[in-house]
Amino acid sequence: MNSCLMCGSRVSEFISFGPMPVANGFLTPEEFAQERFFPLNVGLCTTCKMVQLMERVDPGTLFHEGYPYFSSTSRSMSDHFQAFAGLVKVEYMDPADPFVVEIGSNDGIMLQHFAVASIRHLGIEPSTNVARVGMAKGINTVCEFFDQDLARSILDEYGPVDAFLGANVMCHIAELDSVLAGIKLLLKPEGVLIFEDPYLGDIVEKTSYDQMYDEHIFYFSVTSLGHALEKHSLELVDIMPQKVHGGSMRYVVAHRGARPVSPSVTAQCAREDALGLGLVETYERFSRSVEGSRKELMALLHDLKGQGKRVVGYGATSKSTTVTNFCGITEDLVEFISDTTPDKQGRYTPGAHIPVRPYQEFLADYPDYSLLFAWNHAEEIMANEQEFQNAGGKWIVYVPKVQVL
Ligand code: DWN
Ligand code: SAH
Repeated sequence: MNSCLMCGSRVSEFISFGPMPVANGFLTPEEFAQERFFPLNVGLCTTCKMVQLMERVDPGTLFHEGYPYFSSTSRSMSDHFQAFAGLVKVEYMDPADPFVVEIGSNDGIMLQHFAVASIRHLGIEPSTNVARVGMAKGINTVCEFFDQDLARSILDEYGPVDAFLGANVMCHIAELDSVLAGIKLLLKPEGVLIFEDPYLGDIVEKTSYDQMYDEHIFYFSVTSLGHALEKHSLELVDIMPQKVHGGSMRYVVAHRGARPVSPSVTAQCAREDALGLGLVETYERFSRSVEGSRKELMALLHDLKGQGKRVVGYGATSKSTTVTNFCGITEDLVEFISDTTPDKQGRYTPGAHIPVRPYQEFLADYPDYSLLFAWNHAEEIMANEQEFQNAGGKWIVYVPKVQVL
């Protein structure tokens, strides 16, 4: 029996993607033989409603000196974090002695806005290669995994925090209890934790099953997070839906009773009840939609191959590892995947071993179709690729449904 990471009750598995490689484990042919696979199964805790991975990969295998995701590769994400930082500066900093901490600060996409304003800040980023990019921008960074022990030493060295930030990182940490205990310790009496992650409601509604991979341990709802925070005398005081990463939720958390609770929190819990986010049947339906999506995508790719069309992937995302391995997409269907990240180029995708090539190769010889693995950046990418479209190029997307655009 699997016990819930948050409340210890039974977790009911609703989907199994089969054996999966490390989602960001881009590799060379010499490494193919040693590639390791892990079961990727997801379940719902019917008690506290937390959706979570059934088995997990050790964090050191995922986040290390060769982590290939650099946050600042997307223009729209840079704009998003500039606005996020702006809001925090205006609404949540104590002007007398401001101090902001961010976990998963990556290449400094958010904290750079505090650093340039000479606001006291600290990034916590265990992947040293991406952390170094942030440090070169003048961001004070600790290269460690955040937990309760690190919180104690931060408190001793720097004092308490006005705003503790996290984007796409809280859902990555199995020891969420230790993280929340550490944040509880660090926050000033009026301090806030503000974080955002892909939202479970969007994942279910859009069948975006590719958000499920080794790094994403939790798939939060407002309801399940509310339960997780209660144990630590923390409280959700506001929520703000975000368009990024296919639909995210930003959560504002404070010490219990310290700030008024926005009516949007209870309203969203009621919406989640109406959507059935706490019910096993909802996920059984989701699982059937995922199977349908796989069949449609594979039928389309085989059809295009039969017609002799060239298909190239766009964006070697972490999410694409789930899609290619679950669906069985290999180089015979998708010639290569174009990506702007130098650390991914020249390597092969995890498990499916599709070559990752520099973006210039996409530009130099447009394919007939481009399979948009970075569908969460569709607006930005499609605006940039007018020429591809003018040349007759077509997009294949699979979220929220398989479509040619
Ligand atoms: O949660 C996570 C999010 C924030 O980032 C992490 N666990 C890992 C990562 O997930 P992802 O790899 O699915 O993220 P993206 O942002 O969808 O990845 C986009 C990929 O596409 C990058 O490799 C960069 C590339 N790209 C490109 O080649 N051309 C992106 C854009 C916008 C482009 O124009
Ligand atoms: N915040 C960035 C990066 C998200 S990727 C963005 O939204 O684009 C997740 C990041 O969290 C990685 O850089 C990873 O190294 C970091 N991370 C993973 N576990 C962590 C932990 N326990 N403490 C701090 N950072 C962590």
